[in-house]
Amino acid sequence: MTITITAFEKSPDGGMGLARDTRVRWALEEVGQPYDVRLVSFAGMKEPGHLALHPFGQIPTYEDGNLAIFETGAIVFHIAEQHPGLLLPKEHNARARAISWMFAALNTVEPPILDLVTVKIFERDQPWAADRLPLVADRIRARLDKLSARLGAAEWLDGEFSAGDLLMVSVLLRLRMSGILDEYANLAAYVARGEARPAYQRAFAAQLAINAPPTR
Ligand SMILES: N[C@@H](CCC(=O)N[C@@H](CS)C(=O)NCC(=O)O)C(=O)O
Repeated sequence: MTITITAFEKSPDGGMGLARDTRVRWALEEVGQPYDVRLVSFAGMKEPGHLALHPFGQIPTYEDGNLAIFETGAIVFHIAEQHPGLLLPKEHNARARAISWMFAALNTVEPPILDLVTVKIFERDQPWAADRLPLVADRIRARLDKLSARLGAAEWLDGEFSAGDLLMVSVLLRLRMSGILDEYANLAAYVARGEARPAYQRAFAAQLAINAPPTR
C-alpha cells in the first residue's frame, strides 16, 4: 500500500520549505519510506472530500491503507513508530525525552513564531501592528534564550538526531527571514545541520519541484 500525503498545489512561499508537508516528507525520507503526494488547491482543502481527511481543511494529511491522519506532530510520530530506532530511540527513557522535544517544538516554540507571521502578514494593516511586533519578537527570544542555553554546543537536542530535532528545526526555519534566528549562533548552526541532512535535502527538492516555474 502506498502512503499518500497532501501538499499545496501552489505553496505561498513558492516551495521554499515552509509549508508543513516538508516535515512529513523529511520524516519519510529519513526512514526511507517512498510516498505519493496529492496536491490540493486552497479551495479544494475546504471541500467535503478533503475535510473528511482533515477536519480543519489544511495540509498535510497522511493516508496509508485504511488509516488517515492529520497534524504534523501526529504524522511524524506515526512514521517514527513504524520505523523503531530511526526517528525515536528504542530505549524507553530516551524515547520519552525525544517525544518531549516533539511537543516542545509544536506547543512551546512554534506558537510565538506563528504569532510573528500573523502580525507581519495578516495583521500588518492594523493600527496596532507596529506596537505588537516587538512584543511578539521578545516572546520568541524568551523561548530561544532557553532553547539555545539547553542546546549549548551539542549537535542535537538529546543525543542522536530524533523526531524532536526534525520538528524543532522545521519550526525554527520559519524564523530565518526575521533575522531572529541569527541572534543565536548555536541555533542557526543547529538549523543548518538539519537542513544539511540528505533526507531534508530530498524533501526540500521534491517540494520545490512542484512549485518551481517550468524551465525552458
Ligand atoms: N497544526 C497543523 C497546522 C497545519 C497548517 O497550518 N497547515 C497550513 C499549511 S503549512 C495550511 O493548510 N494552511 C491553509 C489553511 O489553513 O487554510 C499541523 O501541524 O499540521
